[in-house]
Amino acid sequence: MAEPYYLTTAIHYPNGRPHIGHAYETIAADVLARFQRLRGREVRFQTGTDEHGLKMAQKARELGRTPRDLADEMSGYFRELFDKLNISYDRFIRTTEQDHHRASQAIWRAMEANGDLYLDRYEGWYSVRDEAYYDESELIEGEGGEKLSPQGTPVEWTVEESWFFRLSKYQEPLLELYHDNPEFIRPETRRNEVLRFVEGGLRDLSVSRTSFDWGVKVPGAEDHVMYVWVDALTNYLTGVGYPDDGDPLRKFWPADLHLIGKDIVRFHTVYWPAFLMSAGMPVPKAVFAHGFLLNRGQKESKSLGNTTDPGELADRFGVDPLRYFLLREFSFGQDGSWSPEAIVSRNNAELANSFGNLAQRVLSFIAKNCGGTFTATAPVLDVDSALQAKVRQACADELPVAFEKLAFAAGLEAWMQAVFACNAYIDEQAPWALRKTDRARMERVLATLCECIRNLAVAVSPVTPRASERILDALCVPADRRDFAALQGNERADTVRVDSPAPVFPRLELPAEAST
Ligand code: ME8
Repeated sequence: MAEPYYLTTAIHYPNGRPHIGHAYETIAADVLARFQRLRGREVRFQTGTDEHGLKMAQKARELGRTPRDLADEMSGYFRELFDKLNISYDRFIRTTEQDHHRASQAIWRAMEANGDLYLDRYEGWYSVRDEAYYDESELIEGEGGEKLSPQGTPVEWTVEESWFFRLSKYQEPLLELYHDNPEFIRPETRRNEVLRFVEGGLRDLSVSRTSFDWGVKVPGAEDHVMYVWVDALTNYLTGVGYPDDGDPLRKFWPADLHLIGKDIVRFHTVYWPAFLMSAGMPVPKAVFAHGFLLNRGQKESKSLGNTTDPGELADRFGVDPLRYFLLREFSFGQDGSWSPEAIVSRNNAELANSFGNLAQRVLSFIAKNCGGTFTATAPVLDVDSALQAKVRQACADELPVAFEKLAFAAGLEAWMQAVFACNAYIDEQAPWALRKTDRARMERVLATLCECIRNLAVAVSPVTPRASERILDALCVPADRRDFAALQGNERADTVRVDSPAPVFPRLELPAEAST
């Protein structure tokens, strides 16, 4: 039986169109989902939109629309984008869906039954943009002397009747959780931040609002809606059928990984496990916080006029080159700065000139000079087995080990080194010269290369699924030889068959205006 693997992204606020940060996170999660499937795991992969809360209500009011209408339109753009980016989600959840309201009310009742919810008055500094209250001590000063949240967003002194969650009760259990599971929060810097925060003491958390009604109603107190983060975090349980104690919940909970950005670590590693402990549910196995993407070193914003539509980037550069760039260029967990020039140069150097060129040179040579098929009979030389061993080590060992740790750039670096080794081998062995002098040796060289290309295409397929599929189709690789299990061992395929190879990674050019 395949081992289950439940993976989620954050759910995105559909108060505007998706930006490159949304694409980055979801592509990384998709790579991981595809990777785990190729490792033989039974994967459930969820993404979606976080549609409640004051931020949505205010944006809709500003536009003279209902929040539902705004959510319907914007959520549609997220879904369209993820389909374009070839995101293999099993569920795209919307928090306005019926089963999500049911799950949120169920977790609320479970926390209440455990004595962890009580009614009180709340006063504090509230940031609508972050949907969070802050302590006076956490605030920073803006340029005009005004108070701002630690994220630099405006805060307002707010007083309201509110339900509270006894977060303070969970300080010790949380510290124990972090202590017993050092991998629960990654990377290490984020873990240290959370440890410091929780060690500093936890205050009870305001978890309902009466000032607006766009949210999940509090059961038994219908003039309150839940604080948006209570319902948002619960999406991870909704997706596996909670509160029904059936197959998906039993099989996939606790989640293996919540993949999120660095700005929402506290919600996922403090509030969420505390809610779950209170509701008597197991906590997720791991939370990984990736870094932020900057546009030529700057945060994208409407006022700077540097916002990017990730769908347009995909149209301009291709889906697979964009996916490859995002995982190859930046160390996952750290911030990164992107530019069109960097996408083009990464694509041209590594995908077009190195891997694409290798595959195209070898496959079209076989199509032209061997009628598309042959069986190699000449002996395997040491150079052949050395190359094959190097490629196999990169594809079946180094890349998977790195990807398991979410060290995508390091895994792709090992893969790239194997591509370089193949290109060096092809130059040295010069099969085009052997065509006239030693056809049997030429066939052995080509068979060795085809096996290497199969390994390389399979290993990179979580990142470049369409291109890999086209290469594997051209190599006539059967469906059951396209996963990591099929890269084990020392087998060789002596019989090679190639069918209509075509270049899969074109060289990209920068339009004149972008290169100046
Ligand atoms: O935070 N680079 O939604 P969101 C990389 N609804 N990642 C970025 C980014 C950037 N420039 N900007 C944002 C929310 N992100 C909540 C989550 S989960 C139960 C609720 C990441 O639309 C961000 O860190 O503001 C988050 O993981 C995701 O995009 C959605 O952000």
